[in-house]
Amino acid sequence: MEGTVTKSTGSWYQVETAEGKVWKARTRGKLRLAQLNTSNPVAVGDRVTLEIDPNYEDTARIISIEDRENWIIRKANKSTSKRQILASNLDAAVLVGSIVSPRTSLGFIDRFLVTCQAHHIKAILFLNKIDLLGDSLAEVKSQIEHIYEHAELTIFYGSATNKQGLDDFKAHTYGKRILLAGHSGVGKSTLMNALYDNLNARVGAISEYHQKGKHTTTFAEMFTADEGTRIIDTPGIRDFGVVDVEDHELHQYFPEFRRIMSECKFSNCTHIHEPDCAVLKAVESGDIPEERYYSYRSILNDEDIYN
Ligand SMILES: Nc1nc2c(ncn2[C@@H]2O[C@H](COP(=O)(O)OP(=O)(O)OP(=O)(O)O)[C@@H](O)[C@H]2O)c(=O)[nH]1
Ligand SMILES: [Mg+2]
Ligand SMILES: [Zn+2]
Repeated sequence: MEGTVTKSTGSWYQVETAEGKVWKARTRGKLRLAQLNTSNPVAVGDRVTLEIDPNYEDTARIISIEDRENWIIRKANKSTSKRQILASNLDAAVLVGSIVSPRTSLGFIDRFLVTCQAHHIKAILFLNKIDLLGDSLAEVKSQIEHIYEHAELTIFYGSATNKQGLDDFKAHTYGKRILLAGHSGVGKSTLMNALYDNLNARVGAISEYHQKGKHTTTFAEMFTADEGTRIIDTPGIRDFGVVDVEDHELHQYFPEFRRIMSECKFSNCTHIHEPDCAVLKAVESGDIPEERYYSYRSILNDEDIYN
């Protein structure tokens, strides 16, 4: 029996079959060993093979995982070796961000983007809570547009509580399987509920998310928004550490760099100190935004502090 993982708690999973039957499932011991180094051997979005557990009703065992088409993976910080797969087999990954309460940094966005690039996943930014920006909205927009002009990122601006900017985003993601990721309290669950009124994810109270470590959504879960549209809501994350990207590969995942780096004098240019570096020249002339270059260096140096 085959199915798709729709919820992951770390110790047990929810798996839905093509006919729509939902199973509660656990992994077999062997499977754990097969996927070294991730805190979750099975991720939401995984296609798995199940074996019915004769001892309990509606309970099954996951006996194998189909190869993933793609996935979003991160680590919490540089001192941990623990990696976490947020979700797999995606059509697009949406970073939900906000400028204030809480602030999403450019460094966080750029790490997410590198991961999407490395795994060939379409990246979308939904900048939520624009109702809190007042007169500064126009300035914020023009800055963001400038920084990400050539970064292969599709950007939407909106407010989940005021139901602003939702139509375009909804049309863009219709019929797709998307992940919503971002810091705790940016409004991922609120956005999902605002887009589709048949969904009912738990949303945090205003006061809750300011408290450290307070997450309203505690498990990744895939919701069926309508025929074919699936939304994976995830718990808020503080950091987005890039994993499985070698230093010498990193420049490929910055589209602005990729376009011109063959013009660097040295084919193994790191774009840090080399003479006749096309990337450094582009940063100097303003063709590559310095914020993007800063993130490149920061990821290369394995820094946890974001701009
Ligand atoms: N002003 C404003 N508040 C919003 C908006 N969207 C969500 N909120 C509020 O932000 C708070 C957090 O919303 P949630 O949807 O629980 O945030 P989340 O990203 O799902 O958080 P976690 O589940 O902890 O990761 C709630 O009080 C929402 O009402 C918005 O567009 N504008
Ligand atoms: Mg939530
Ligand atoms: Zn260079």
